[in-house]
Amino acid sequence: MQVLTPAQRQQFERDGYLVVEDVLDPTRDIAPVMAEYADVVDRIAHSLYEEGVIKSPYRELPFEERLIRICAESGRNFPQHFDFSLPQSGVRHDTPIHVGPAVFGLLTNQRLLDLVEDLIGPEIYSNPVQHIRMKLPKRAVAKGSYNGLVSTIPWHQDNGVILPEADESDILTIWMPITEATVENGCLQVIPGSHRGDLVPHCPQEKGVSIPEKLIPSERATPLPMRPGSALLMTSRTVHSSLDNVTEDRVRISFDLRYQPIGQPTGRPAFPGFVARSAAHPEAVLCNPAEWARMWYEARARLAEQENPSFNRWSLDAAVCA
Ligand SMILES: O=C(O)CCC(=O)C(=O)O
Ligand SMILES: [Fe+2]
Repeated sequence: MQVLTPAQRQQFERDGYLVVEDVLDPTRDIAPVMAEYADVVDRIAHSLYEEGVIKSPYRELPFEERLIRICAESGRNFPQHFDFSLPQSGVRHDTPIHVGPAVFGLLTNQRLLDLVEDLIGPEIYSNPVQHIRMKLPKRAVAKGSYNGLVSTIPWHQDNGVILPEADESDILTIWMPITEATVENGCLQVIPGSHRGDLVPHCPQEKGVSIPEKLIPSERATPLPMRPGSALLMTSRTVHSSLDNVTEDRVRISFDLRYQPIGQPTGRPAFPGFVARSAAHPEAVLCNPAEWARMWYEARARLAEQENPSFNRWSLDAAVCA
């Protein structure tokens, strides 16, 4: 199905990114997911309240306000409770993960897959490098530990944070805001045209693996404020980062999903992907959200029993990291 206009396709090829408006409908497609997250935050709030760490479960507060309140008051953050992937290290049997049916519904949303098909063809695999990020205002960020699911993300290429096995995979990143993404609350920014070169050297740093600032033509940095329902498409070589959330009372909530042609390496083989659409083998398409959840629980149990694999290929000793 053709979703993109020739001009949009050209823009994606030229710039390495494209914002497509109104791919998802906030009421039909996003509200069910937020309903699941409302239950997650409710459970966290009640458990903190029972522990005596917060004064009230703040049942009456709307989602963003409630999350900020319980994080600021407890001095803790809960990124992994909402996420539908596992951390890159330290996976335990009880590592939180939220693999609910509404999230699976979003991953397999047919309008989203029409868009993906337009760029990578009808054999579509859901790459397991996927996150929900709830970027908090500074006052709600727990002191002393950095987590990229709640904070700003430094410059990188998505190709740089997965294994070399996927360097030639045609991985498409789809980044979608769930709340309005603004310059103030930490929207994404890209370097247009940066996807045309090779993989740029990255350095393992406190805020994760990132490209040293001296290699970034920052005068070309283009912030991308976006509305909920819109989708930012990026290639795996597009250089991007995200801004700080400098608001007092807003959470920038976003999904980042990845899709690729079936059969190519994902770059994180310890995590489970699935066939999201296939014209050649429709019987291989995963339709059952419970089965998807089961695959993640199984991966968690397996990883909890062994030393976790490293997805990092970069060394701090490289000259460029000095
Ligand atoms: O959401 C963010 O702040 C960063 C997201 C990102 O790097 C990605 O989606 O690849
Ligand atoms: Fe990224």
